[in-house]
Amino acid sequence: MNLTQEQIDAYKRDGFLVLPELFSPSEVNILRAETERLRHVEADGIFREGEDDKAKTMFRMHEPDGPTYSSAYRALSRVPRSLGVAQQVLDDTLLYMHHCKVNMKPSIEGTVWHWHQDFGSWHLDGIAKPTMATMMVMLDEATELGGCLYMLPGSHTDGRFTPYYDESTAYKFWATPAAQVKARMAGAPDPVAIIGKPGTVAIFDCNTLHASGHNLSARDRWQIYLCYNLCANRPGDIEKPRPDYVRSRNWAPMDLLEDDAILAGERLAAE
Ligand SMILES: O=C(O)CCC(=O)C(=O)O
Repeated sequence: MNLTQEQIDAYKRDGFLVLPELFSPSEVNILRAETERLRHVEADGIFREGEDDKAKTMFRMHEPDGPTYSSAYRALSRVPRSLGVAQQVLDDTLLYMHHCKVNMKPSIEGTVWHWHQDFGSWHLDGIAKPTMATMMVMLDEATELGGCLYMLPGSHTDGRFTPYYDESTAYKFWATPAAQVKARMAGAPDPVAIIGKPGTVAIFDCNTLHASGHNLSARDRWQIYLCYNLCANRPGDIEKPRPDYVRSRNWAPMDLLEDDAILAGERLAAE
């Protein structure tokens, strides 16, 4: 899949690009079924919250050597519509995946993700340069009521703000201080709600400020995040590295698969 020059320019200018319904309903159904299957597995890299004890965040579905593996997720991470698009926006063919996760923001209970840059924490993983991009794939319709993502256009151009460790939410992570977010917002275009039908994708720069709100709707909101980095920019050695499911040690370049790989895997399994 080839992005147009306008799409590449928009990505560079805004720090994100939305591609509506890039994955088909059949592909989304396969990924949803795999997500439902895997959320019952007991493994590191699966985080449960709330009274029902169901998985709310799950990592590393793309690597064959772990308990959360799914061939459909591996295919998702390597087809031209994902890996190929990441190669174009990052202008390099040699990419690996820093991590792959799915956030299942539950109806009514699923809470806010404060404004942050992904490179806020990834730099602390030992990664020197912000040559990284995340592709978010909607497995549900994303709505404002349901706690969709918001992106602050152009915010990637200022580089990385020093993050603080936010412990106010169940998942605890490196967020951007409110004063810097407010200063960055002043005079900038309004944040953009990343809404769309299932299968819609947003690819965004690792320094783009983004956040999401509470899920006030009656439906859970599932979204996959595929985080690509240049092989040439793999993390350096650090003390106490985070686990493999969130800071991959597989730095081999990823190969492109055929674009129908998600559906072909399902056909093969049915034979
Ligand atoms: O899933 C969400 O609502 C936000 C997730 C996010 O921003 C992240 O994982 O960096």
